[in-house]
Amino acid sequence: MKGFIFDLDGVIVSTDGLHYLAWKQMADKEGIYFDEEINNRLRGVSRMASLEIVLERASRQYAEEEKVALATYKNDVYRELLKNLTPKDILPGVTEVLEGLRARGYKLAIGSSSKNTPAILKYIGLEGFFDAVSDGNNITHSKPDPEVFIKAAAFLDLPCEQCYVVEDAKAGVDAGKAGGFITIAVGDACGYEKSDYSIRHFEEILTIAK
Ligand code: B16
Ligand code: MG
Repeated sequence: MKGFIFDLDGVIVSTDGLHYLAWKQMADKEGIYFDEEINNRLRGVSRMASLEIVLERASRQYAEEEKVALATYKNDVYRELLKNLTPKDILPGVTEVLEGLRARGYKLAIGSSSKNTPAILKYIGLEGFFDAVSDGNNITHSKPDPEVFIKAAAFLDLPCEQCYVVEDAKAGVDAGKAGGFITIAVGDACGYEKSDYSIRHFEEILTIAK
């Protein structure tokens, strides 16, 4: 194995609380019911697909232009909230694992559905750290489609079978398996039976990678 591809939200940094606040603000504005359980279904899902899930509770149909306006509204709120992120928001064990893997010669990449990946990496001080970044800006199919990870492996110049994918979303684990990667499930996806490994503590990655 030569590479590691990390999902961003829920793996490197937890932005789901910020996604929640932004979707909630949009839903309240429209008088649509929204709660944390619905927010959990948005993990790893693209912005427009997330909007469709939020609109399941709407009392009327929305035209395509209205949907774009709602997604833009949510993203503007979300981007304002992202400005509060700092390197202290990097999740426990992540820095040690990234440094440990790099010392062992692994190539490291990000594989995220988020179009806000460059801004998030900048705020948490990891801009320029990864050998490759594949994100919502370079894909046409969202997870569980493997495109984002296949592109990450290509950016690293490695075959998919030689890369691990680390994910917190079941849709992300499905994407990893569909692409032929070895998957490691963390956080919300921990215990997901389709994953090759499940870990409770991020540092366990250093045991798996040897
Ligand atoms: P954006 P990940 C995903 O990031 C989030 O988990 C998901 O909730 C979000 O809708 C998606 O990015 C798109 O984000 O609106 O910023 O483009 O987990 O794939 O790193
Ligand atoms: Mg995630």
